Order: sequence, then C-alpha cells, then structure tokens
Amino acid sequence: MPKTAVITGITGQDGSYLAELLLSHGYRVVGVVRRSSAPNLDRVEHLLDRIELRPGDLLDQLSLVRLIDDVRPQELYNLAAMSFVPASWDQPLLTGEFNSLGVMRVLEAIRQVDPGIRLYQASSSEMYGKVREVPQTEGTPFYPRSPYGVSKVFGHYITVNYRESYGLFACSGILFNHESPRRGLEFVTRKVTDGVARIKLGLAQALSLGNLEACRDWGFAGDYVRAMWLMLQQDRPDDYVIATGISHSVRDLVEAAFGHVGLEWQEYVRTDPKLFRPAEVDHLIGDPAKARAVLGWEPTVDFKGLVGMMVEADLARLSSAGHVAASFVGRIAGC
Ligand code: NAP
Ligand code: G4F
Repeated sequence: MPKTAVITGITGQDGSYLAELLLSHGYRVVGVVRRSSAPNLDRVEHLLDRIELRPGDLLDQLSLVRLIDDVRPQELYNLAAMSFVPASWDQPLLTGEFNSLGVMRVLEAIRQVDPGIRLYQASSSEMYGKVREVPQTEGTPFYPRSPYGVSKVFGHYITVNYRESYGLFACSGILFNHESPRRGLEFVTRKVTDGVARIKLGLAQALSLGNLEACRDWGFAGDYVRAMWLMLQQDRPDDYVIATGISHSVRDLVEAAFGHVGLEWQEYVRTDPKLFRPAEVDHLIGDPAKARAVLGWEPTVDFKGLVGMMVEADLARLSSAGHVAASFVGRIAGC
C-alpha cells in the first residue's frame, strides 16, 4: 500500500518541493489549501494531476479534524505559517494564531483522530535570534527577536510537549534559511536575484535593500525537504538542525548575484532605512552534525550554486515574460 501524506502549506516554496519528493517515493499526496477567492496554485500547477487538494485552515480546528479523519494519512507535514518576519511586527496576533496556536490545533487533531500519524513541524533558526552560541545546535538556547521567532518557539515546544506527554511521533526540524527560484519575492535572496535580472534586462535601474551586514546560513530548499522526509522515516522521533554550516552576509549575496551577470553592485544598490527591522538577527550559522550522523543528510547545493540558479531562473522568467508582453503588444498594434 502506498503511504499517504498530508502537507499543510503545499502552495508555498517548501510545500511544492516536498510534494515532488513524496510523489517520487510513490506517496499519495494530499495538500491543504485555505479558502480564497483567487487560488494561489502557481508553485504546484505542474503537479495538479498527481496531488489531491483539500480545504483547510490552521485557524479552523474543525477543518483540520475533518480533513485528517477523511484522509487518514500516515504522515503529516505542517509547513503552513505566516513566514515573512517583518510582517510579524505588523500582525503579531495573527502570526501567533497561525504559527503558535495553529500548531497546537494540528497536534490536537492528530491526537483526537489517530495518534499514530507521524508529524513534521516546521521550526526555524529565527528561534535562536540573538544567538547564545556559535554555531547553533539542537541544544543552543533560544532568544527570538521578532513576533515570528517567538511564535515559532511556541510551535517548537508544544510539538516537543505533545511528543513527551502523549507519545506522538512528532519531529521538529530547526531549519536555517533555504531558498530557491520558488522563494517568495519579498525575501532577500529572491528580491536580490529578481532585482539583478531586472537591471540586467533593462527593466529596472536600482535595488533598495535594508541591512547588508546581517549574515545567514543559506541552503537550497530542495535539499531541506529531503531532511523533513528523512526525519519521519526514523525509528524514533527527534529534533534536528538543518543547515549548511556556512554563513554569508547580505552584502556577499548582493556581490555574488550582481557578479553572476557581470555587474558592479555598488552602482545599483541603495540602502533604505525603512527596510531595517526593529530588532535584527545579526548572524545565524547552524551545525548540521546530528542530521548528518543520524539521517545521513548532506546539502548538495552551495551558496554560489544557489545564487547562480536563482539569478538564471529570474533571467529566464523575465525574458520570456518580456517576450510574451512584446508579442501581445505587437498583436494589438497589428489589429
Ligand atoms: P511560504 O512559501 O511562505 O509558504 C507558507 C504556506 O503556508 C503557504 O502555502 C500558505 O498558503 C500557507 N498558510 C499560511 N497561513 C495558513 C493558514 N492559516 N492555513 C493554511 N495554510 C496557511 O513558506 P516556506 O518558505 O515554504 O516555509 C514553510 C514553513 O517552514 C513555514 O512554516 C516557515 O515558517 C518555515 N521555515 C521556513 C524557512 C525558509 O527559509 N524557507 C526556514 C525555517 C522555517 P497561501 O498560499 O494560502 O498563502
Ligand atoms: O530573507 P529574509 O526576509 O529572511 P529571514 O528574516 O531570515 O527569515 C527567513 O528565514 C527564517 C529562518 O531563519 C524563516 F524561519 C523565515 O520564515 C524566513 O523564511 O531576511 C534575511 C536577512 C535579514 O537579516 C534582513 O534584515 O536579510 C536582511 N535584509 C536586508 N535587506 C532584507 C532586506 N530582508 C528582506 N526581506 N528585504 C530586504 O530588502
């Protein structure tokens, strides 16, 4: 019998890569989508004939209980969240509803319907915030610096608590920043690679950024979803740091992305004080030793490869969009 997996957040960056991975392992994949008047299925468009989509919302306990009862999965990957850190200062209560109470709703639904379901919870390196130790491991204390980080600490500990209280097979993956051509446009890597492609193609003249000195341990999302799956294939549930172990500044990122297309970044990048955060996470670098030893997990894409992949994808997307727009204008002009 093929296994069945439920993915909350299937329309997001990680959800789309995870769905591809699980399909390649022969799973029946059921994605949870929240009700909206304009569905946002771009990232899973190419999978729609192979996955099932069901309505559900982390704000609605009943929708989760019904869904799990109907689908009866062996595994549930809880990726849904409000994931953009700056937005968490604008909407701290909603962030808590999604990222903290939402996790507890998923845990309760599992506990009520079938405590045998294995759960992956998407925890975050933002929980380390003002870091207490370098590099950060599974044992490093948390010191979150944003409502997002605080909400994820709750999600992390309630997952550990349900594992210890009720014996659930619940794993928390403490994932460091992971990126791809499917990353949302507001996150710094994608903002930079999209900006570089626009400048290279003559569609923009400059790029505004915030803090160039912040450092992150950036990896490739396709590698990180493999770690999620591996966690749920072990004999016992546990928590793991997933990272590359190498950190770069936003300035390094900018230099690599502009350098990839032969441009000098200093000529195009402006810093805008409005893009600085009320409290910054200055430097993240993870130690993935446990994941390497227990899961056999290794990243396959390095920083330079990641930046190059994202710039190339944005160049291709914007070039073909420009081509479509130009031919459309041509057709109108020809009428
Ligand atoms: P993403 O692209 O922002 O995707 C978030 C997903 O959550 C979307 O599918 C969104 O659906 C869904 N969602 C939001 N609120 C929901 C709700 N109330 N009910 C149901 N679905 C809801 O995020 P990502 O980068 O793939 O990250 C996946 C998870 O990993 C998140 O929990 C994030 O916090 C965590 N994480 C990410 C990173 C990273 O570097 N990417 C690192 C550590 C942890 P819509 O399409 O309807 O908006
Ligand atoms: O790309 P970012 O917005 O990602 P951030 O805040 O690190 O959060 C991401 O990674 C977390 C894991 O650690 C996830 F949990 C979370 O869901 C999300 O996926 O910002 C990275 C850094 C920050 O220090 C920010 O201040 O880039 C700096 N930055 C500088 N200029 C900018 C900009 N960030 C954004 N978004 N936009 C800028 O213009």
